[in-house]
Amino acid sequence: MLKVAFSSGAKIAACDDAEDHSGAVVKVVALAGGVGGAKLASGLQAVLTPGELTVVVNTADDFWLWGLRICPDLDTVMYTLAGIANPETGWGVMDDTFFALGMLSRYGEDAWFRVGDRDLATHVLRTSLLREGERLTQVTARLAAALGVPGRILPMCDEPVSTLLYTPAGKLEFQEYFVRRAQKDEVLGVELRGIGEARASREVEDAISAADAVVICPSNPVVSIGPILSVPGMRRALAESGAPKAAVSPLVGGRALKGPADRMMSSLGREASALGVAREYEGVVGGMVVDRADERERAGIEDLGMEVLVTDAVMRSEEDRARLAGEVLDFCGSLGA
Ligand code: FO1
Repeated sequence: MLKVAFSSGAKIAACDDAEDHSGAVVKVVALAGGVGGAKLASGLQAVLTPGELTVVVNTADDFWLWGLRICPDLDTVMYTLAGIANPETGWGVMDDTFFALGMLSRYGEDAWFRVGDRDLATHVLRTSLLREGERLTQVTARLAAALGVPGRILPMCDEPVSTLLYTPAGKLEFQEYFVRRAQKDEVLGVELRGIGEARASREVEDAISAADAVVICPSNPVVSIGPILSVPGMRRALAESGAPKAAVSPLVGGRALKGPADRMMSSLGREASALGVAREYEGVVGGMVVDRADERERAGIEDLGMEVLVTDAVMRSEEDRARLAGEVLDFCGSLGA
């Protein structure tokens, strides 16, 4: 497996033997949404040394349920990096039980959002700490540390932001669309409520300015990475960072591996392809990583002024995650800022 090490300036060098670079520190920032993003983040965690990885996570799909603040993407990344994510769904906690949800159903509540008993503890404590005045950044750091996550997980901002989707059935809250209505509605527009009042936190800005490489994980470009890039101050922080930046396409052969990214891009009038994803990140990244199935997209992406790495981008195993992460970091090392 590749071990990534810092060489000089804003360069990342890959070598086979970590010992050659003992003491060298590489600072990598990954931008991620839910399940797909968490997989690559865990690959990055596997090839980096503890403390070298910071994951900036989408919080625009956060919402309130039964008085609790639920942060699905933060929790998906946190559980994955802690090694306790449910391997079947990618979200929620492994081997969780649903007694609390069953009781809520018995009280007549509609249990459409499947919160497990262990997962519930996260929401209870998070909500309590937020009510005591802690910022989401601090709460997340505390939860992740308690679960033994070696890297840093940062919410994209501390202010509440909500994704609203315009559909033929009307304006829908994100989880209403995603979970309750099983993503069946056509998405005609996206609104990020509260984004104007949000700002990239000091921690996010510092992490990006200190980064040796920035990786956009294979998450939905519209509703996962889109909100992160829309946080005021985020694009400026990325543009001012001298780090090389690469994005991994979440579309393979024009299809999303998970979730509605392909349908959403089409219904919003964008091209559902690796090239379409590259267009979303024009001006942000210098390189795109696409699957072998998308080799034919190479020329179009290069025409946007980006370098292209074609590889096996589908992560079926832990080994795939680490291999892809190593390749993406090597690729970053070959890119200029
Ligand atoms: N996704 C579902 O499809 N159904 C669920 O019942 C569900 C519950 C859930 C509970 C906690 C959590 O952290 C995530 C959960 N998710 C569920 C996933 C989540 O809604 C989506 O993956 C993201 O919001 C999209 O990135």
